[in-house]
Amino acid sequence: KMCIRDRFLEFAISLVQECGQIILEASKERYSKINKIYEKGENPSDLVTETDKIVEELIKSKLNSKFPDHKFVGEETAAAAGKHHGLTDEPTWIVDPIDGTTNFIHWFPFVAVCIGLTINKEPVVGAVFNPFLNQLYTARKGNGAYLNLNTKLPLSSPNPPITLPSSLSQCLVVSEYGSNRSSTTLGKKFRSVHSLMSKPGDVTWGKKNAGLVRGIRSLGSAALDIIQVAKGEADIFWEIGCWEWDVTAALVILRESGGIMVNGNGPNEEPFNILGRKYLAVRGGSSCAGDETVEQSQLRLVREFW
Ligand code: LIP
Repeated sequence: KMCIRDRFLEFAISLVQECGQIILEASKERYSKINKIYEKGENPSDLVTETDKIVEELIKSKLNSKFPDHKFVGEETAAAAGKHHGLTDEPTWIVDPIDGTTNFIHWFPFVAVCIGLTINKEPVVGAVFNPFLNQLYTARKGNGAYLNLNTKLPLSSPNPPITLPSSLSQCLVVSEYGSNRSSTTLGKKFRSVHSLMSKPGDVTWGKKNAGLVRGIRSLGSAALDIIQVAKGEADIFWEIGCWEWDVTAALVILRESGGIMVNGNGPNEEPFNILGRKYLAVRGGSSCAGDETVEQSQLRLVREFW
């Protein structure tokens, strides 16, 4: 039996697919009018193209005619208004027309159109489409997460071939540099990255100068980073500074894959807040490392660490 949330997801899927085609077409016309590049506000590393705006307007108007009572939060709408909405309990579509705008400009093929829906402030539907790789990720709360509508997430062995990590030293982390290039912000991020890559002389962490984690990757799209964790191809995602439109759709997919997201805030945690701009996610799994599950130990170790 089809429930109303299936219809929401179905509509989100049709929108991300339609917009994916627009994004692909536009990417062929590099640097022409459709891809005129703007620097947002005072930050020249935060880019927006004509295509971001066209796609967001299209999604907004189609959602509005289909679901006139629903609210809308979009990256470019918020930027144009110079302010952000708080979330209400109303059904609210949270949209990033192009997550990975810099990638889109450079044809670095990690680009995603993201449509998420919250009801009672809870993310319940997510559709993320990467038109460059033709990969569609979808989930509805309680119904599992899928790649291209039929492959369940997380992917299972032999793809990816590795099993769940049992310690941080077996974890592949995805994180982003972000668009805030102030030396204070970057200083904090790089200190964390430095300590993750090198934890010298501490017997707890094994060999001297071994990395605390196995490696750190950065795809340039927070949504697709989170998807890597949902797929099981990365173990931990951490970013401070991205926004709710970068994470909402991917968060539904992550949770439906068994993954967990918390505030990426360090030891003094507040309850998870999707508007909090600090996100830490770990891959799901049931096996235990000692008394705790793998997720619990990942969360504990990473929280202690930041
Ligand atoms: C980008 C994020 C990326 C983050 C950048 C930027 P955009 O989103 O996905 O992870 O580090 O600061 O916010 O602007 O391409 O939609």
